[in-house]
Amino acid sequence: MAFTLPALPYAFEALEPNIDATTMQIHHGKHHQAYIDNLNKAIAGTPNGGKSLEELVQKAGSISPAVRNNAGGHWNHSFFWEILSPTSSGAPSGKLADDIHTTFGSFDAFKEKFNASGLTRFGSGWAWLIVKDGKLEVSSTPNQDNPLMDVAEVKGTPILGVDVWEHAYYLKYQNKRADYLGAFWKVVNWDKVAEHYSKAK
Ligand code: MN3
Repeated sequence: MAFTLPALPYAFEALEPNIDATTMQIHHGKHHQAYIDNLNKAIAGTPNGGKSLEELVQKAGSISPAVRNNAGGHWNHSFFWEILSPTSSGAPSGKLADDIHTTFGSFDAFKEKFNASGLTRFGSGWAWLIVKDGKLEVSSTPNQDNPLMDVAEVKGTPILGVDVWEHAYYLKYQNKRADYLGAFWKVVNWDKVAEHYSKAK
């Protein structure tokens, strides 16, 4: 069974002005689709053809560079669309908010650490909030790697992530990755992040 592109849970323009419609269209319809097409090509007719996306991601490092890049790309983007929302509450609440406060000192201190993780990722990659051994931690990965992968430097279960590839922000923000990260916080779906958190715990 070939992998297919999941529909966005909102309209392309829904995240304006924080993330523009053209970027969303190209990012979802071209970039994400390309990871899926290349993943399908890489596994067609091989023993990996019947495996789940999660299984491919977890073993990515031992399968092939094509599967690592494209299963990672498919997983990461599917995850990313879901943790964005046009009706963000702006901040976490409940247990997640409490644990962010306990772990990082404050919500602002957490955001600063997460932004730094995205800003210092040289070239292309992702910044993550993960659950590792039951605890919250900020990390980042290069390219389309993610913390579920066997090759990840810091392994854990992602509950929030941001794409810091230039294709995620260049049309609107050009080289200003920090401005894009600032806007990202206005469109985080904290209900979805809390759902990931309770499952990961
Ligand atoms: Mn991307």
